[in-house]
Amino acid sequence: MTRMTAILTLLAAAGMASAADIPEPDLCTVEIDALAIGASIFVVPDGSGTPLTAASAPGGVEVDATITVTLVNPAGELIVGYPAEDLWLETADGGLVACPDGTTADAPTDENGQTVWQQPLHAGGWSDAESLLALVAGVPIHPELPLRVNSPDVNGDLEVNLSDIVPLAQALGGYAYEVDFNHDGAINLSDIARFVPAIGAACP
Ligand SMILES: [Ca+2]
Ligand SMILES: [Ca+2]
Repeated sequence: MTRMTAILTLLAAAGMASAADIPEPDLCTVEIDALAIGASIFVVPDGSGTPLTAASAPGGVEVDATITVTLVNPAGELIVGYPAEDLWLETADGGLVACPDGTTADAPTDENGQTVWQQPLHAGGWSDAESLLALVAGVPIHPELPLRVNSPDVNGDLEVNLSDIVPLAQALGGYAYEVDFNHDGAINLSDIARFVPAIGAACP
């Protein structure tokens, strides 16, 4: 039993939570489709980025990178109705910067103990470490997901403005993953076309 589970079990004993509803992170699972391995998710602080269902595989081809988690309690039983606010995404290197509740799951867990991330995230920053983490109550569910994230908010201050244009301008004709917004392996007009509509975007 993990320390956190032990604490939650004590809370449950005190009537503050139901033991049946406490996830055991080591038993929970997280997965993506094999086709989505290495895909890039384009995020904007105001949520105008692409949904995970329309992520970009290496080469720029659209791919469904839906993330699915299944929550189970220490007894191995499915947890139904677990709140979406306690399920969120981070990157292991901290490169993904989220707005408040900007990377939470789309819905509470369903009758199969499952929920997904499909809607666009509200976030900025970038990470090409392919180490996206789904967390339950702040504890990572393994394994890390081989997904990358980039954003017109290149510097991760959760506003898209002139300061974010600099790295894009510098990479034109060369390459930098953080500004390859369509993940096609080149920095050109197609990336500028994704940047321009996001100028001025901030968290909701
Ligand atoms: Ca910025
Ligand atoms: Ca590109």
